[in-house]
Amino acid sequence: MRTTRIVPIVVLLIIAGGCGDQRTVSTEPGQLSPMLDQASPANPGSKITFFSFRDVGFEVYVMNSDGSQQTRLTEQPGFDGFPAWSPNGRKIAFSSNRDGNREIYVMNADGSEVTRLTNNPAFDDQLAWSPDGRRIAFQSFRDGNGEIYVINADGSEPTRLTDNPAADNFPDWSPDGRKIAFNRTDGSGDANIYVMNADGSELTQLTSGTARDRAPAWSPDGRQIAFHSSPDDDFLHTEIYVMNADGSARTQLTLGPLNDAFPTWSPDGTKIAFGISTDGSFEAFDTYVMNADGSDLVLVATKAANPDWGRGHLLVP
Ligand SMILES: [Ca+2]
Ligand SMILES: [Ca+2]
Ligand SMILES: [Ca+2]
Ligand SMILES: [Ca+2]
Repeated sequence: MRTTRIVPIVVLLIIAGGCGDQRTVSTEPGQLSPMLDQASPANPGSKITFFSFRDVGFEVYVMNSDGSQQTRLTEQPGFDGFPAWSPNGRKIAFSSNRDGNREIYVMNADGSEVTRLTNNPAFDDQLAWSPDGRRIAFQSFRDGNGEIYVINADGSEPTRLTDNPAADNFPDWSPDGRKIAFNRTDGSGDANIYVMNADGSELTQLTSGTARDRAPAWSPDGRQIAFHSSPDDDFLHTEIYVMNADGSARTQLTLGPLNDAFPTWSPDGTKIAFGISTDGSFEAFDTYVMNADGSDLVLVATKAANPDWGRGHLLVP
């Protein structure tokens, strides 16, 4: 069905809503070093990367997790978005159409040394690093509908992990590296969270029902998966949920008429950052942070979509 191909893109554009300007940015003492390359215990590297239309087009940015020191990393006319930290915090992968169609790229965390990893006329997007930093999972339409692929971090050995007429997208690797969660959208527009082994075997459906469950994000301890869903089957109203990694104990964390989407966990698992879009476009997403139980919601950055919270400080450089 035609909608199979269209839905994942449409969903990205449709997530809508509105939010009051309750900016309560907290500024903590001891700002982080801008030398992101030096990920180490001494440099917490608690950074969030995101993309925004605020300046010259869709570009990739980085900021401290409190919203301070927002810095643009890309600058070119085309789309640059969906950034994701490498596990050690030294690189950021992202997608861009700078070479004519959407491809996966990687750059240093300061924006230097941009390298293209894919080269295919199809739409390649929505990426996630393996915890060992050796591979990147992403969504590609190169076989006609959304599938999850994986490449080595240098772009070699593209391998298809899913093969289904539905649209598979938004992969996220489990912290132990053994599994990949993603969402599958069928021809009716329904979406559910699935998990499979990192080689594509042993596919398991974690959610069901008419609510459209998307964008899974594993907690750092691997026990839970956050995601966004439309509880009333309405694209224009999504909320943040969390469930156990086996699909049990589904819990709604946010409540309201707005569009809360694309969660990412803090490195210590105590907080979740996500976006709220005010008019249905990625241009309108603001990034908020809340406690992992849904309490203490704080706006940290306006015009900041699809946050990804780096975990590089957890690793020895
Ligand atoms: Ca751009
Ligand atoms: Ca491509
Ligand atoms: Ca598919
Ligand atoms: Ca569903």
